[in-house]
Amino acid sequence: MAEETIFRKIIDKEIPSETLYQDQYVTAFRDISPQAPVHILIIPNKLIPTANDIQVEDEVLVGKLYTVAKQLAKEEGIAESGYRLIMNCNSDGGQEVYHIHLHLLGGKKLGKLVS
Ligand code: DGP
Repeated sequence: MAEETIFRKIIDKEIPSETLYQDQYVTAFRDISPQAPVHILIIPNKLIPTANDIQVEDEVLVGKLYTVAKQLAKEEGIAESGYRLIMNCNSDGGQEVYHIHLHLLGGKKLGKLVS
């Protein structure tokens, strides 16, 4: 059984975050350590630890991460200038929190993807 992370406490509002969107499936909030002028995390309310754990029955839920992301990009005023959506997986991918999350990054010209 996968262990809950700090993101569960954010979903349940047990710890503060700047939540920008929440419904019964998805929560989005600003990253605590922004890597760009806009840095938002979009997560499923259901715990899925890594991209490796995404199941066929999660396809609609994972797709919703993207529709919420594009809506937030529009609200943040970066839809036309552009942005990046990233999901890190496991150690080499740089994943630190084991509850999948889509990073929405923008608000400046972003550098190369891999360093
Ligand atoms: P990743 O490396 O892909 O697992 O990204 C995890 C992100 O989560 C990282 O950019 C920092 C962010 N983060 C970690 N803990 C917290 C928290 O308590 N609050 C918020 N808002 N963001 C957090």
